[in-house]
Formats: sequence, C-alpha cells, structure tokens
Amino acid sequence: MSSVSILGLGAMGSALAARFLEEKYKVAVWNRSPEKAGPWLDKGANLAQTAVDGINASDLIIICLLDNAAVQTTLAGALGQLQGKTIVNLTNGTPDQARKLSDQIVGHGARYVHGGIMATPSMIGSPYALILYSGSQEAFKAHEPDLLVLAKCIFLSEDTGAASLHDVALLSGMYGLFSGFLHATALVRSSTPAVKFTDLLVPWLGAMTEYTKGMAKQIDEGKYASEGSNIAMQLVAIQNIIDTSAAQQVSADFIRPMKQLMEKAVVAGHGGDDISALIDFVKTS
Ligand code: FVH
Repeated sequence: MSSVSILGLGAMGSALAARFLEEKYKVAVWNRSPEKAGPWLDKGANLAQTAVDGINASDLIIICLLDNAAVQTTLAGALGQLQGKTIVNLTNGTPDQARKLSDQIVGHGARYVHGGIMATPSMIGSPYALILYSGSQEAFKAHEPDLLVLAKCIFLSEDTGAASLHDVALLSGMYGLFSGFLHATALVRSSTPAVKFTDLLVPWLGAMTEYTKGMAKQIDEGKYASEGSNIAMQLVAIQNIIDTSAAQQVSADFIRPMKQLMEKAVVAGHGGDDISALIDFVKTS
C-alpha cells in the first residue's frame, strides 16, 4: 500500500488528503488544530499528533499550509527527522522562500520539491487541476505517480523557485481577469444583472485572451509597431472608461493604473505602438 503524510488540513490540504484516501493510500494527517482531522480519520486516515509524527509516518511528505512562514515554524522542530524523506511543499509563496526552504531541508538529508497548485480544492483530482513543480527532478520523477493522483503535473526546472514564480505569475493573470470582470460588471450593474452580462463579457474576454497570443509574439520579438489599435488611441478610450465610471458612481481604481502606464508610454514616444509595448513600462529597473 502506498503511503503519504499530509501536513496541513485547511481547505486545500483536506482536498489532497481526501484524494489520496479515495485512491486507497495509507494517509497520515497532521494539522495545527487537530480537530480538523476528524472527518479524515473517519475515512481511514491516521492522526499524527505532532508534525514529527507525520514526518516519521511516510517517506513522502506533502505540506500545504497558509504560507511558508508556517512551513518554517512547523518544520523547525522536525529538521532532525528529515533524512531520506521527500518533502513536497505545495504552499503558495515567493521563489526566494522556496529556495531558502529547499537549502535548509536538503541540508538535513531530504529531497525537496516545491509545487504551485493551479486549482481550487474542489478541482483536485479532476482533469482541470494542474500543479507546477520545481526542485529535485529525481524526487519528482520518483513520486510522479503519487502526484498524478492529485492533478496533472508539469515539472518546470531544477531551480526550486521556478514553480512559485510561475504560480504567482499565473495568479497575477487571474487577478487581472477578476479586476476586469468586477469593474466591467460594476459599470453595467444598475441596468443589467451580472449573470446576464456574462453573456457578453465571457465571449469578449475569450476573444481578447486569444489576442494576447499575438501580443506575446510581439513581446518575444521586441517589435510593437501597431497595425490598428495603438496606445495613443487607447489612451483616449480609457479616459472614457474613467469618465463613465464616475458617472456610474463606480471607482476607477482597477483601471487607472493601466491609464498611467499608457501615459508613460505615449510620453516616451510609443503612442504608435500596440498595448504590448507596455511590457517595458512595468519593469522597475
Ligand atoms: N484554497 C485555494 O483555493 C487555493 C488554491 C491554490 C493553492 N492555495 C494555497 O494553498 C495553501 C493552503 O491553502 P488553504 O486553502 O488550505 O488555506 P486555509 O484553508 O486557510 O488553511 C491554512 C492551513 O495552514 C495552517 N496554518 C496557518 N498558520 C499556521 C502556522 N503558523 N503553523 C501551522 N499551521 C498553520 C492552518 O492550520 P489551522 O489554522 O487549521 O490550525 C491550515 O491547516 C496556501 O498557501 C494557499 O495560498 C489554496
């Protein structure tokens, strides 16, 4: 019987534990607040009283806590028990945090893989779930069959920070989408219910998502010359969005930073370029 230890039974850790239990793994679970383990003990999991007990219970340890500071605290008293273990940390954080944890854990004789979960808890185990990995490729390969129980896997790099970098980049794209959705919906809300508006918004965003592929090509080639929708024109149009927001009593906080970047680009002589040229204006050095 394959075995795994799950440290962390929040919304995501619980979904991970549930999935392994479904696949008949021997599952040890640990959570700072042990009462959260109840439902999983009923389904056959074993309670680890301490994080050290959780680490001792299996060779594969999956950690999913709120942040990497919590991971650091949790592992602080268990570093001596890590020899020969594989630690897969699926906690969201920065690339540097992942690299530092890796150095510390590998220094205690374990293999370290960091993962970025591109899924909500209810998606775990579904064909839509994806987890990005980086760190020890050898450990990833050894446990890939176990990790596939949770989601599709993509191993990015032996640079341990790569999964977190791509994770936060994808989340940034998601928050851009959410901010656009929320601002657009707020604008029409006085006349159109949000659900009805998605009939227009979702296909439009789908078309614009396709458009970003052409933008990506321009960025990779460093050639931004516009064939139709230049920044100077869009700067006028974005002011109309801001003015309409004021008239609709909607904050322009989501959209104003975009206008400011367009202004910078126009001042720097890029008014005739496509919006992809803004990539050079989001760099801070
Ligand atoms: N839920 C989601 O949609 C996203 C999907 C993508 C990945 N994220 C990341 O997954 C990590 C865990 O998220 P979560 O949804 O499980 O979060 P919570 O339900 O809030 O559970 C948090 C767990 O962390 C434990 N914890 C917090 N602080 C500490 C600490 N100092 N020491 C030990 N454990 C700690 C907490 O324990 P307790 O409060 O129950 O005692 C929960 O087990 C996260 O990185 C997301 O960004 C989720």
